[in-house]
Amino acid sequence: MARYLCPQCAVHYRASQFTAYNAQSEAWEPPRVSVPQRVARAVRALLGATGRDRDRERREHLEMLRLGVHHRCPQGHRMPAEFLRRETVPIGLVGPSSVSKSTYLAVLLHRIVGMTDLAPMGLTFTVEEHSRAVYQRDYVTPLAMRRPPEQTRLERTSPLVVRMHRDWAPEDDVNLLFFDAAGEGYRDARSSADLNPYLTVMAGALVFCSPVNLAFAPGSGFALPEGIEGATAPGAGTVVAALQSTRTVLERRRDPIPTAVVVAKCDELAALEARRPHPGQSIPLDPGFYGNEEGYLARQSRWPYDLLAAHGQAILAEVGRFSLLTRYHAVSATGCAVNNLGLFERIAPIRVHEPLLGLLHDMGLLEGAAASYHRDTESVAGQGTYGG
Ligand SMILES: Nc1nc2c(ncn2[C@@H]2O[C@H](COP(=O)(O)OP(=O)(O)OP(=O)(O)O)[C@@H](O)[C@H]2O)c(=O)[nH]1
Ligand SMILES: [Mg+2]
Ligand SMILES: [Zn+2]
Repeated sequence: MARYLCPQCAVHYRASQFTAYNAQSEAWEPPRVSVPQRVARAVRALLGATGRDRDRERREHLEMLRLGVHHRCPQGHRMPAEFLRRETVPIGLVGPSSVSKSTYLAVLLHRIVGMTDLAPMGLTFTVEEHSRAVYQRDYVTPLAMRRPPEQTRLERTSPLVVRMHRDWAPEDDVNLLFFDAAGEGYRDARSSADLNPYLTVMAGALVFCSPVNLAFAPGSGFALPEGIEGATAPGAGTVVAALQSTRTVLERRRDPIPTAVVVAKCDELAALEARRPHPGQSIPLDPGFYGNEEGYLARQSRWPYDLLAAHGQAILAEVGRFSLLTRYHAVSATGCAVNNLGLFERIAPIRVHEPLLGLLHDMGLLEGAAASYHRDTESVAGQGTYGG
């Protein structure tokens, strides 16, 4: 049975648990449907909706908009328009402070919403009305000024809802609810549970770490970014702690949560590592990877995984406890660190789409995409490297 998320309580409810009101806040009931009509509709629904059914649904929907009909959850929260018509998929950005979760989300959304990077794959995105103010204030404005977003504060962490349209399933748009948690909130299990309710309903997780969380022995070919001494670097501990406290919150969940481990700020590694392929060398954005596990692993995931296996074993071990459905990505939101004025000189993202596409695939949201991918093979392949 379909269940719908109230973004304010972060709880899924059955459709029947919501109450509908009109613009005057009077209880509202849909127009009565006679028994034979209802039977006919049910039969047609079983056989697959026809064009006529879709037209009727659209007409009914427009009428509801005209009357200002909205739904409230059992706790009385007003549901954003469309939330009862569309699946909502919460995606958590998990990780300690300063691993570039917010910068990543800002850049990713800029690329897929504003620049429609994934349109050749049949994916287009729009920021939902209720999220626009937060999107503008916390993500768009800082980037436009080439500043990183402000440190995410516990009390200000709010979800950002982005509508995803898939060309191959035009009637089944999905709400992606990004929950960009404050790294601070992972200090202990209690604050995570209190402050990150969305984590409990996560359908997918982006788990972040950055080079300062890795340990590079002398002679390993890597070193920590300039200016950061081994002794002052936070090490793996903060990432492990964030994963552990998230796990406590998720205690009752049995299903593996699709997880993309994001080794962020990989621009910092590029400068340090000459022998391996430059992380900035993007593999062409070939959607075929997402249906081809082996090719995917061989060409996209191997080196971020190897990097963690060699220099972040504690993180890898904790990720193993966190989820059995995991991908590994090295990305850089901006392609560079801030200069001494605190500004990014230019913003050249590296492989920021991959973790999202990986998650979408693992959540089953790219199923049925093959046909449109095929049709657009030319333009997708032609896109070649992106970002870096
Ligand atoms: N080298 C490098 N530095 C980055 C990049 N993105 C962000 N930074 C730096 O990392 C700092 C932290 O980034 P945020 O996005 O605020 O990190 P966060 O994970 O959201 O941190 P909290 O909000 O505290 O949880 C920024 O102030 C930037 O200076 C990147 O792609 N490369
Ligand atoms: Mg943040
Ligand atoms: Zn609610």
